[in-house]
Amino acid sequence: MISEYRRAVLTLFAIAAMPLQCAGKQYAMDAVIAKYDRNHDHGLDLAEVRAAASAHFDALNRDGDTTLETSEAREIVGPQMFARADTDHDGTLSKEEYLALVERLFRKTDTEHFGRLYARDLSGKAAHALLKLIQ
Ligand SMILES: [Ca+2]
Ligand SMILES: [Ca+2]
Repeated sequence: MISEYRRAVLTLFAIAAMPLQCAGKQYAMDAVIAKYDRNHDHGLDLAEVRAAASAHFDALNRDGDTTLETSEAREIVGPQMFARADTDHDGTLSKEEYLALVERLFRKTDTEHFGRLYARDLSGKAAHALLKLIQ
């Protein structure tokens, strides 16, 4: 008889052995959804995405001031996106500017206009950019 533990381990091995291109990506996106899906509806609404983004902003803001300098944002936004998001042109991203960018990318990613992102939505350029801003 197989114990629950062994069954869990075997399941994990089975998942790990799935071809990356078919199951791995979907699985990874399911995990992203699950991580931030506070009301457990298997999708991420704007409030959940903003909460995740806000926490990520704080983590990136290593010097603890109120903005992200280019050095702090380098790994998550390119210079063009940074410049477009910096709407007051002070050379840094405030949290408001950051969340406005997040919202813009959320709307772009939400192609079905459900107001909610599902794992299947999390591919493509806007989704890729958005994911970098929240985790
Ligand atoms: Ca900063
Ligand atoms: Ca700014």
